[in-house]
Amino acid sequence: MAGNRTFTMIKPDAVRAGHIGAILEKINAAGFKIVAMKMEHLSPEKAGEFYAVHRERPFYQELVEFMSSGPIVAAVLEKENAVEDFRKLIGATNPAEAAPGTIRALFAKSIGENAIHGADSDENAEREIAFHFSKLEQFSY
Ligand code: IDP
Ligand code: MG
Repeated sequence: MAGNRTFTMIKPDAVRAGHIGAILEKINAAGFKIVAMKMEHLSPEKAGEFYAVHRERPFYQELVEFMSSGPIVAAVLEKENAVEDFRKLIGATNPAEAAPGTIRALFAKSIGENAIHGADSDENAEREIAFHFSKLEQFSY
């Protein structure tokens, strides 16, 4: 059975552009419940660890610099089929290829500065949630 939780971050470009509220509105309107949330400024070390899976990719250094360039908003979202449905809501990595109406189509600037992160599997969602939030910071209501 597909899990009912996913992990997201509103990235520094979207925070700087003042899109936190509009993005959270889209997330709620799509039926996701926010069960944990915080603003954080990731150090380059923490951003690098979060994206360690991409360590060998040519864009890794750029990605780490961007993700530590300003505050992000991290959140845990709850919904049936959360991971897959959230990836649909955010759209393709490259905003030029993102479906109309998706968060990246609406708010992303480029393939690197693409407004939002969404976990890509149940396993990664749980790992990413544990990376950012203690059990006490995750709510049930
Ligand atoms: P995803 O965020 O859609 O899952 P991934 O391939 O996992 O995409 O890449 C992680 C992040 O790395 C992207 O969201 C984007 O910020 C950045 N990224 C991916 N591909 C490129 C690229 O070709 N150039 C610059 N940055 C990239
Ligand atoms: Mg990914």
